[in-house]
Amino acid sequence: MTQSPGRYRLFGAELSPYSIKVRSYLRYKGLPHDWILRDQSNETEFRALAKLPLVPLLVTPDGTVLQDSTPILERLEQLHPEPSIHPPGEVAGFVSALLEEYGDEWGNKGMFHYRWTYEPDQASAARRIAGEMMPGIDEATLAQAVEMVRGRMVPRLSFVGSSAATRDSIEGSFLRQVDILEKHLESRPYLFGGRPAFADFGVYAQIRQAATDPTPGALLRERAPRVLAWTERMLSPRAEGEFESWESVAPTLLPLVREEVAGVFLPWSTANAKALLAGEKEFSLEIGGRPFRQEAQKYHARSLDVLRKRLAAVPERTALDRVLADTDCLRWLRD
Ligand SMILES: N[C@@H](CCC(=O)N[C@@H](CS)C(=O)NCC(=O)O)C(=O)O
Repeated sequence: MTQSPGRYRLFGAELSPYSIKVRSYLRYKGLPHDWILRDQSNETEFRALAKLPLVPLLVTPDGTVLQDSTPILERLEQLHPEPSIHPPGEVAGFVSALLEEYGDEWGNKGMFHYRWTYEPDQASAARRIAGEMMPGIDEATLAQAVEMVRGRMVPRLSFVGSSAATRDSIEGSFLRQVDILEKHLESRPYLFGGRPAFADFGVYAQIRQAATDPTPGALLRERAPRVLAWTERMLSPRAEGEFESWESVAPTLLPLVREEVAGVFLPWSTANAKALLAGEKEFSLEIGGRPFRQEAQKYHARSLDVLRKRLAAVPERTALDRVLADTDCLRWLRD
């Protein structure tokens, strides 16, 4: 397929959190784009373009191919800085980036765990994925494809550390995140006020996927109507006002930074990075008093490093360091 002049082409999937994250960004910025569902019909083209067989994959109007949602957003933000997704001030700007990373790296666990652990969730997601990959196929072939998808995805639970032993930690974290956000979103449409920030894109994408699955979807409908409405708003976000001041968002946003980012995500990510340095294949730590064990993964270590470099590059850090120390994040980000 040839590229229309001036248009982006985004290869993605409806059930891919990172794909809908990039699509929301393109929509927010009003960047003309084609959303191309990755299916059988574009397999050859996709393979020729992709360095890694992963969506999202973005082709820019000049033909540059980009993969990996966080660098994609950062690159696009350089090219199209207005309206900025970075709330002003070094504290809000860094906390927003920290939460974006938390959503991508840790928030993914809850989504993936619910989707591929429980039978109704497996069946629902596998059917939607197979139907999207092979549009128009007959019922018998679809049924086979559903089993193929399920058979491919369920064993991947171990890559995200999901098992019977870690179920309570992962589900507890998902519910804590949602409850904190429910309170925070009581009086604002987006995490940092009247318009979406970097954090919104990362955090919403995972919860949005969970909202479409039977088990976490029911939990969200029951206990977090505002979170649910926010995930819907984030599908096509609009600036409804200015960013709020840091002082105004902090009281209800800091619990997320303290309890989830410092309480769970950073200890886990640091343990992963340490295991890789030591050449270990697996790592374990205690989360909420329970053992959490998983395979060490290079990707997470690289993104922790990027986060530390982002912090090191902040020119005036007095107020930011105070917030990071008060929330117990700083010691993990210094290592
Ligand atoms: N860090 C990457 C993650 C991309 C990723 O994991 N994509 C998944 C879908 S959400 C994928 O394409 N998986 C390929 C497969 O399942 O075969 C990003 O942010 O874009």
